[in-house]
Amino acid sequence: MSAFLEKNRAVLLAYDQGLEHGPTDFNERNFDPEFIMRLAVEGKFNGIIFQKGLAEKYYDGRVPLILKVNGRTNLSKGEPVARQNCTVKHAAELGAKAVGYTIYPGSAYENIMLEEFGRIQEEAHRLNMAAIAWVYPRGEVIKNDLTPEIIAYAARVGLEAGADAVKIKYPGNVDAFKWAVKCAGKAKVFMSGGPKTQTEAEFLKQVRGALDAGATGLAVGRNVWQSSDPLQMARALRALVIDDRSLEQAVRV
Ligand code: FBP
Repeated sequence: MSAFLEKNRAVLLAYDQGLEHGPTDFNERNFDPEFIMRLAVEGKFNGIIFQKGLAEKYYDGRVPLILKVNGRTNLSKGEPVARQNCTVKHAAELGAKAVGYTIYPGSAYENIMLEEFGRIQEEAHRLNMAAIAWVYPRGEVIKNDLTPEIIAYAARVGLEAGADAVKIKYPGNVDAFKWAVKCAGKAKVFMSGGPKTQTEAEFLKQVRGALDAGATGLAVGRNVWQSSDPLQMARALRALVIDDRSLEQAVRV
């Protein structure tokens, strides 16, 4: 993960929502991958997350790349599964320093994703790349994916599956996230952004909480590029994550 770390922390910019959610997340400005690429550079993000289609056409090498090698649309219904759609070799050719892969523990298809991630992780390590697992418990049996137990389980799944870093959701309080970070062991923990919060202060408070719980950083999309001032949001996030500032200081940068 060293390619992404600054003072042992990282703010990663996620932009695979066009596949995961569709253009409903976008406006006249952030629909454009070139806008996002510029934002990643100007906002001094430590990494950018693209699917292969965007990386092939828009990635310009100025920010370390995490290539997402699986994904799904939200048009399909039933038990969630996201299969590999890009080889690790192609990710390396595109300049990626890490691959990203989503596992949905609890899904009837979890075994497929665990098996696939295991193979991808081994290939990534052979090519000197990190393997980052997005671990989102989901499916018919998961009634609430934000309980402390479920979030801690997600963190542990990442560690057990061999992830160098695991991306999990914030369960709403510092203590619950602390336990999840402990359960992740030597796998670094990144907080997932989630839908845009009502106020930016609310989001920054979650980020501060995740860091206080021991997170390495965050991988965030909508709360940055849906902001009315994405660069200002990027500055506030860097103040919190990289410079370890307080909430009060971060809102004033
Ligand atoms: P956001 O910060 O926009 O939530 O992005 C994080 C992320 O993990 C993306 O990489 C991915 O597209 C999205 O969330 C998936 O969200 P979900 O599966 O919860 O709809």
